[in-house]
Amino acid sequence: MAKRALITGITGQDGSFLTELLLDKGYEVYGVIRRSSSFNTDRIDHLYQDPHEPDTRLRLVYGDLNDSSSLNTILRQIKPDEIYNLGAQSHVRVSFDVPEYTGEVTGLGCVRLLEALREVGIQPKFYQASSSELYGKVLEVPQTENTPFYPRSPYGCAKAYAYYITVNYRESYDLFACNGILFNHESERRGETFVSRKITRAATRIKLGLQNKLYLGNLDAQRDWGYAKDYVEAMWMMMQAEEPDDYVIATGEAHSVREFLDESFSLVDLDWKEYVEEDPRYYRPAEVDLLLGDASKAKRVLGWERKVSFKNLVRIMIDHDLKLAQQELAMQEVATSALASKARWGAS
Ligand code: NAP
Ligand code: F7E
Repeated sequence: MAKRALITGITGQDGSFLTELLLDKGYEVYGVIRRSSSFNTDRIDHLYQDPHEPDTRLRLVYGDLNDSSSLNTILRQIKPDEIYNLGAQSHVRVSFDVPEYTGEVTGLGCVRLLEALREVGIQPKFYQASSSELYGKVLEVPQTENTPFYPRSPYGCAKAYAYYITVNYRESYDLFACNGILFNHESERRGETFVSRKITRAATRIKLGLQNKLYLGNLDAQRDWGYAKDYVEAMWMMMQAEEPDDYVIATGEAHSVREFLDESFSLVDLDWKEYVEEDPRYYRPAEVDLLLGDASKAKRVLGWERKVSFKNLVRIMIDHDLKLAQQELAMQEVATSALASKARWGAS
């Protein structure tokens, strides 16, 4: 019988790549989605292309990490073998604006899910999407599973709670529960308000004349950026290991926002210094200056290694966003010529 996986955050970047991976491996995948006034499933729509013949191994259910009763009902009905808790208010800057809400979803959401499985009386494997933001104002370089935490944002603090409660449930209830401490990972599906995608969207739109300027915050911050597709594979590998444990997943290379700009704009033959302006609106009340991970435990125990380099990551994102910008331009041209012919007919 096919294994059943439940994913919270299925509509997000990682949720969509993980769904593809698990369907490829023969799983039945259940995804928790939130009711929204506009469509929010565009990252997984390709898995549902023919509405008359959707992949019946992928099913979406309404629920919310802030609503225990929905989580209880979902677990009772589905009884998954593996749960991947990827749902979160995941934007660090925004977490300073909505700290309490971020604590609810990103922190307490995890314990709601863990309690729901105890109440329903099932023992699925459990993956918690932990983050390098736990290290914040880093106490050691590079960061390993043994580096102490020093979170620097409401998001980081919420993730610290979720990390520890996952460890606590593993130790208290003999649950197969893992924390993947993932460093930044990006892709062509990354949300457009994260710095990597903001840059690749802007570089390609500026190239085609669709945008003039790019406003950014701190250009000196350094991050360990990997490719999201590689990282969801690590999540699955942790869940197949003999013993549940916590793992750092990272590339072992740090690059600054400036280097991300250099790499992106040079791929479209532009000099970013002509277009980028620093805007204090994007500064954070407390910044994380440098993140650099050491994933040797994941390599040794799981055999995990990243496949996509920094340069290739940026290239994948630029190639994708260039096509997107070309489509945008074509649509603008169609709209302009429709308006022009309307004006001609109107004048006669
Ligand atoms: P993302 O694109 O922002 O996706 C977040 C997902 O969480 C979306 O599907 C969102 O649904 C869902 N969500 C938000 N609030 C929810 C709620 N109240 N109940 C249920 N679902 C809710 O994030 P991502 O980049 O894929 O990251 C996946 C997870 O890994 C997150 O927990 C993130 O914090 C963590 N993480 C990410 C990185 C990274 O670099 N990407 C690194 C370390 C850890 P809607 O579509 O409806 O908004
Ligand atoms: O910022 C700087 C910003 O928002 C990266 C999330 O997935 O990874 C992500 O969090 C750096 C920061 O990612 C802009 O100040 C400059 O130093 O892309 P970001 P993040 O904060 O590292 C971790 C691992 C997660 O867990 C999170 O969920 O870039 N920066 N100018 C900017 N950042 C943004 N967003 N926008 C700017 O204009």
